[in-house]
Amino acid sequence: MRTLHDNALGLFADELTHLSTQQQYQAVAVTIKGYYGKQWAATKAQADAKQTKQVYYFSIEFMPGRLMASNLLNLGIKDTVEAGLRELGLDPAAIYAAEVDPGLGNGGLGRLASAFLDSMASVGMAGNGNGIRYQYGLFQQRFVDGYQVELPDDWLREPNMWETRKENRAVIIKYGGQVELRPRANGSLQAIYHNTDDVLAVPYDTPMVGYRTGVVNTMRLWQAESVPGRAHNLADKARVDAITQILYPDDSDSAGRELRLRQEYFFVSAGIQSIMTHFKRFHQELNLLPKFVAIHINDTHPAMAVLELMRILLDEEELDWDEAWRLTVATLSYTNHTLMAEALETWPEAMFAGLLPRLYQIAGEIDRRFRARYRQQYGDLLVNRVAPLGDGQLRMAYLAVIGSHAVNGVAKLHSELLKTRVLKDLYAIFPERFSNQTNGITPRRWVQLADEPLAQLIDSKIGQPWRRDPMLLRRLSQYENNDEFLMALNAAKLANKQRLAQVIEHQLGLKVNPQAMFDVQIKRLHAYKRQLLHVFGILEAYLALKKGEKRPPRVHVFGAKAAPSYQYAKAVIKLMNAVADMVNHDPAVNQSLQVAFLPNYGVTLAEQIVPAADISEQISLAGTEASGTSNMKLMATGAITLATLDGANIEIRQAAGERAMATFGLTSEQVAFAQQNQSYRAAAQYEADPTLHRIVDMLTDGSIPGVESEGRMIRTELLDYNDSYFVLADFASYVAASRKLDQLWAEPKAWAKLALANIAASGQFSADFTVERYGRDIWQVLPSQPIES
Ligand code: 26Y
Repeated sequence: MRTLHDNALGLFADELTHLSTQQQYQAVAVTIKGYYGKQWAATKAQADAKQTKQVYYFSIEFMPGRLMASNLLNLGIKDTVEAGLRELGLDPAAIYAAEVDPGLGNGGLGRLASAFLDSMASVGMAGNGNGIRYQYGLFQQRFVDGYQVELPDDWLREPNMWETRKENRAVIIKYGGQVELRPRANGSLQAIYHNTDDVLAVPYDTPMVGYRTGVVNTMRLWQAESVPGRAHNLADKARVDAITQILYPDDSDSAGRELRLRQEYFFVSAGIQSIMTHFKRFHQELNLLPKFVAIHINDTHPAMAVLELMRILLDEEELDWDEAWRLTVATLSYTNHTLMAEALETWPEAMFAGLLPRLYQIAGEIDRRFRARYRQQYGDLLVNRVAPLGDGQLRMAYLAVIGSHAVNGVAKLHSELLKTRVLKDLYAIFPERFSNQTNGITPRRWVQLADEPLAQLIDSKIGQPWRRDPMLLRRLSQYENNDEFLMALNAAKLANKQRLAQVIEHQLGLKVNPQAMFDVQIKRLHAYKRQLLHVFGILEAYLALKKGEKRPPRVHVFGAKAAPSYQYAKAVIKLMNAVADMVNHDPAVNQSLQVAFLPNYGVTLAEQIVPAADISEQISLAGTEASGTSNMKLMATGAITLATLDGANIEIRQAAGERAMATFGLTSEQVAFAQQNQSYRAAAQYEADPTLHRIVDMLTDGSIPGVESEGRMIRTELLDYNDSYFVLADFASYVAASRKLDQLWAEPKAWAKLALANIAASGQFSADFTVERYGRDIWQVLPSQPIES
């Protein structure tokens, strides 16, 4: 720990023990950088020397979570360093907690991107992240009087210890202006730009340390700055800074704003420019591009990569159209993350043409050629429906499919529904491009780091090899009838619940019973995810307890942020808090029923909640949730899933066994049928079921204090707008499935046996396997051997 002392002195001119915890954290971080610095350089040097194919994962969101403990774990020095810190009288947990959690994303898609970077490094793939260094991440959520209040997330207030500014790799991004096309001697056209608005993109690189591979990959995030030396007044500077100032806090609903368009072009153009510069250092022949480079488009936000790569190949590399197009399609691939048509991004042609005139010309030419090529065979109607330009819009999902050689969904059901619904017409034209790549999670963060009691129990039975190969968790099945093991599993869970109970008490001032069943729903607040159904379940239990029924004690734990402009979601948040208040303060029920809605859900809070869950609520309307990933994290730590047959829930059930999951609700076919035939009548459900009737009435009759207008809004959605997400239709079967879990809870060993079935089956959902499948099916890259350093 000599270097740690030196770093403390060097950074703060003081002894380690005199520093604040934040300063100690910084000194430890600098020390850790010393460990991986060499490996980071060696990874780059080896990739250049061997000319390994590079994957570039373009994503407008990344949610890496805190990195200190994870870097230590992956470097294989966590235990040693922690022991050293303790010897010095320092508390490792407190030091880890001094790190800010970069919330550079909204939810599932951003977290998936970060899991992929961790996994690529951990299987030895050359994978790079490309995104935006937002100055403010996703808002910090507070509750005031039960309402969501959003505060700015000033995450860079303390220095970010992991990033390295690479000023020498900055590139220029051009917006607006006019394009002049001048014929060249060889007949091709030269694009000359006039009056563009230029912005400097400066990269900040963060290491992505592989799990004991010696591989350290890079996440590159770009920051917008004024171009040095060009006269700028303050207003200009503010306009430039705005580009990377804030993360759009919307998920799923298309945010059609010009600033967002600027952001998308910003990181796409910067990324592609820097890829081309690197590629050309080693290759003169552009036709080798797809052999050495794969660029992945994470949802439609980076889809203009199709246009930008074409622009560079045509205008700067002077390739002819056909060659440029062939290389573009061969280099790019695209993942879709949504089934909701309204969530597919489109840009008004006029806005796009004004901001990106050259890209708009290229889009027009792609559109023209697409129509000419496929009109005969598929007919005008079909081609009109899916050409890049239509209804005065540039349709990014269609552009992404047309400009990529591979397109995938994120769970089996989702990928099927893409082919049969959302992207049906393009599937007809390009069937060979479509595949499924079921999502994954990193068990290192969610089990090894977040759930030490479980990880140690597993070690004690099957040794440590599962930490590298989670498929080995299957070996735990041999203990399914071993009482001692099952009780130990319950004890590990209890320890996690005690820890979460402390968090809840600290945050909410609520003492919860750690012996109760912890029933968890953690995800963005969205109508389709149906937190409302969960609330109705709580009200059902409340009414039953009020009537004197006995129920095993349950603590309902929520984490959920609503997009600031999403009024319905905010109404549900208010309702959740009001129900929590009512239930928690009612002595007639609060021995058996408690509700803890923790504010500011994010990666760090998830690390506290996930290991403490007994029940994992995955209750979206079937056919709406593309995959889900909290379902995977929660199963991996032994929660039993209460679920609809949606997204990856179906694959989880298949892996863990039907008995190990409580399923309910309409199937996606039944939902589609009811929607097509307009046969669903929410009001009829309300009239037919007295309990449901009572619960819906509680929204507006004053039974739940403080929700007058919110209750009315929700009731209107349910009864006047016919309950778009079939909450009333699924209510009875939801309650029945939940009651079955009550029965199971009465037999701790039977419960533990099903928890074990989930843990033992969770290995297949490691993102390590997911990225290996992408590598094989889409990117044509193989995981490599460990780096020699
Ligand atoms: C257009 C813009 C406003 C927008 C911004 C963020 C659109 C979508 C998003 C984020 C979407 C997202 O997080 N989707 C989730 O992706 C996860 C990873 O694949 C899935 O598990 C999850 O089902 C899906 O909702």
